[in-house]
Amino acid sequence: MNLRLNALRAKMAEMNLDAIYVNSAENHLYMSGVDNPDGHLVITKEKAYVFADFRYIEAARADAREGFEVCLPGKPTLNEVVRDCNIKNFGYEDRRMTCSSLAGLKKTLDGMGVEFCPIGGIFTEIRSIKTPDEVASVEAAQRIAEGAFAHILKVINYNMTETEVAAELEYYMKKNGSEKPSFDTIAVSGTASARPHGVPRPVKLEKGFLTMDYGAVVNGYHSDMTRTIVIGKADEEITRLYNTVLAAQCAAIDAITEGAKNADMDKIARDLIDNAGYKGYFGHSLGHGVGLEIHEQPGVSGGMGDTTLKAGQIITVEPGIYIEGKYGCRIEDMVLITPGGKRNLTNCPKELIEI
Ligand SMILES: [Mn+2]
Repeated sequence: MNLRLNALRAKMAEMNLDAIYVNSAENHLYMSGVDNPDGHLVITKEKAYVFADFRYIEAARADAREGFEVCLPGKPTLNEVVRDCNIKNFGYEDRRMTCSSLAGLKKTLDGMGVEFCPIGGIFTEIRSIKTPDEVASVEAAQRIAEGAFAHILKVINYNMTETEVAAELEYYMKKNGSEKPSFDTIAVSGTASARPHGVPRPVKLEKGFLTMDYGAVVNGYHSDMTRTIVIGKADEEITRLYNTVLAAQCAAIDAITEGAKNADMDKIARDLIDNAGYKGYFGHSLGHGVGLEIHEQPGVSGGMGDTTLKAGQIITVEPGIYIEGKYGCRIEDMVLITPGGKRNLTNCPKELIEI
């Protein structure tokens, strides 16, 4: 039995869909087990097809999950599948499909009486709840990222550039089993640390904060962590700012539990930062889900209404304070929501480190 197919077909029934056309790499991998950015799936009420061209067909045959039939494109043709499976309502990934791909699909099936329906957040909803093997992959990626942090603390010196710090982190992760970086590694120092998603520069590390935000990928699953250290000695203001971010992060993590409101988690961290005199300097949300993509459902922000945390979700907790022209600091852990509680998946020191 393929539980993912069952879950998807239950959603398809709710939306009255006869089939779904899957083109995004993440949903393709999630459903079929096949990592093929150029392939597509057709999942009907009864059948499920993996279409892979010559470059990927051998891997597809090896990796396809139970319930999937692996085919070369055209064998059968999409028209044959639509006719044989009597597909009248075809769902497509409106959030992940280009306009031209959709136009091409409509052209291919022109005259067959097929209606095309956007599926919206079907996959993101299913994927937000992780199975134990998915959690294990995220944790494996996180262990590699933690190794990279220990490594950078050993090799970092005043002559290194931000680019070199990023390269060192990524090289360590790749050498230790990461498929690729989770996203473009952030390593920003001095005034550039005030940019939450700053790009590493080919300049020597500047005094003050050095923020490193990065992650590894294992089995397609991403990790995400941020650590901010101090280049040189931390003065009183830097220490106070750092400890405020840390206190906000710890307070939010303490409050996280199954059934807690996402928006409340954001508020706990934000109030603490505001009340310490940094109102307006925490300009992004508290966190986000992590999985096959670096940013997934659920969001952890003030705009989440009455949405509550569910067991099986993995979220980041990453408050920060950023003062343009001066510096910024962020601390980020990943937390798994468990039945009645939570487990911090990040195992990495958070006390202020001076280099
Ligand atoms: Mn993050």
